[in-house]
Amino acid sequence: MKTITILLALFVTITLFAGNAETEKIRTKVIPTYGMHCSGCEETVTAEVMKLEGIKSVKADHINKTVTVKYDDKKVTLEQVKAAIVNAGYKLTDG
Ligand SMILES: [Cu+2]
Repeated sequence: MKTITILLALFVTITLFAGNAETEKIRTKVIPTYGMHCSGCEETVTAEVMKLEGIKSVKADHINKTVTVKYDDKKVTLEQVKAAIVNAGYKLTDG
């Protein structure tokens, strides 16, 4: 009986985890970013944003002055991504 209870608890836990994985909400945002001048800058921004949890991909583009980020809305907010860009030494507004 004890074994069955443990197995049942395990089953419920696994089911809940699988459920959580399905409810992740992936968003893609293009964030205007100023101050990047070369591919080195792109790498700096990318590395900083990638440190955050829930980031699926980052594409920094110094020509178009954008950072395109794909992230899980349940784990990280757009504000956190923007803060990471600023933290890396770049700006969100032109000026
Ligand atoms: Cu640079």
